[in-house]
Amino acid sequence: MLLDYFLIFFIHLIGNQCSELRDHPGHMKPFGSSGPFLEIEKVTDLPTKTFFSNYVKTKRAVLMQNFVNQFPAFSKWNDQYLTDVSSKHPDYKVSLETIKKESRDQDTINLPLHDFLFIYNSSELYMVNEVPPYLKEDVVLPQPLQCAQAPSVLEETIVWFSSGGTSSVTHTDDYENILCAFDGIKEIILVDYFKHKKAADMIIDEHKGAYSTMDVDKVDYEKFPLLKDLEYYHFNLSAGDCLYIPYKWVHQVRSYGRNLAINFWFNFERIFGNAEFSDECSYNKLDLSKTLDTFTYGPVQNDFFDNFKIFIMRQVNLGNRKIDDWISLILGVERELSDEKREQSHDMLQEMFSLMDFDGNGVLSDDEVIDLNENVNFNLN
Ligand SMILES: *[C@@H]1O[C@H](CO)[C@@H](O)[C@H](O)[C@H]1NC(C)=O
Ligand SMILES: *[C@@H]1O[C@H](CO)[C@@H](O)[C@H](O)[C@H]1NC(C)=O
Ligand SMILES: [Ca+2]
Repeated sequence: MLLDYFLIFFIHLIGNQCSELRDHPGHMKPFGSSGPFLEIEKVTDLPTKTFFSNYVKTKRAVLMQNFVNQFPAFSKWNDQYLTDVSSKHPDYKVSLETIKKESRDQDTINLPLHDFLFIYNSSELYMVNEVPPYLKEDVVLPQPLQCAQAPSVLEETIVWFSSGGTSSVTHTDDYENILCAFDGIKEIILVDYFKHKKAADMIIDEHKGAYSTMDVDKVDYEKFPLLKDLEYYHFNLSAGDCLYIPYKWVHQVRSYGRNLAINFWFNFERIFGNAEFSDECSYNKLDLSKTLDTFTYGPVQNDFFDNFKIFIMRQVNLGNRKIDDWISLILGVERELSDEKREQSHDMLQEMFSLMDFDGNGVLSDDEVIDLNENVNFNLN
């Protein structure tokens, strides 16, 4: 009797939840379109030290207005100029996505940039490629990445170029990201991962590629019930502006009009423990001579364990200071590992934790993390 009562009560609850989800104003609408919305913070000047201490360390997104309109790329990169320079480098091919609504299964093709330019207005082609070497002199390092050791964090600089009408999947990045618009509009939907961890982890259901299988034009609240808990930043990034997207923040991007953007992926862990910037970095201004061709950068060609160390450093930065936190985190990436690697990674976790937990009290203090480079041979550079 009592059991019946509970069953009915339970079924009632579930039934209610389903119809509530079906009635949600966002159900079967584009991702994020129904809100609730939050206001994105905006700045017009962002020296290196302020950027790292106020935004990167605290994982806060920020819109940087008019940060790239002085770059040569901003004024020079029309189709004529790009055709002229790329014609001199016919052997360098760029990678092109073949459909504008992103599918991670789609084919990509490679063509010289001048061939792409000839057809991009009348095709689905979407260039997603590192800044070609012959164009690096037109691209400056963004102001927040210019001072002292900051440039050494840079991993990759990618050009996103289409005639507009693209839409990405809902996803997270493996790195910190500064996304800058040079032509056209990028419409951004952004969710604070750290505020909505549970919902975000459910929505990003393809762990390997860190993206969601949801249809971004028609999101199904019954399939992803925790969508109802999300809050969104929804705004347009205009030509000249940059956006800092913290590592792990969930985002979805659409584009309008001839669309040229460059994003700067960087890895804060590369300077972690060495991130005490001099005072000069509290007021550094944009230095237009710091173009991408004037220094070398690139993803660290690490072996498995170096990447693993970086992964762990990141977790520590995010406040996971106990061995149990580490174990539960590693469960997320373990799917991708072979049995052997999984076992090695557990041993490695334990060993690294013991090394870092200098006083052996089971918790990593700030001092232990900061002293890391001195206490143990754990230098990531
Ligand atoms: C962004 O710009 C596009 C194209 O002009 C427009 O359709 C859209 O409503 C804008 N979105 C926001 C959030 O302002
Ligand atoms: C493509 O269209 C844009 C306007 O959206 C125009 O500026 C550009 O010249 C066109 N390019 C070609 C090669 O037709
Ligand atoms: Ca300790």
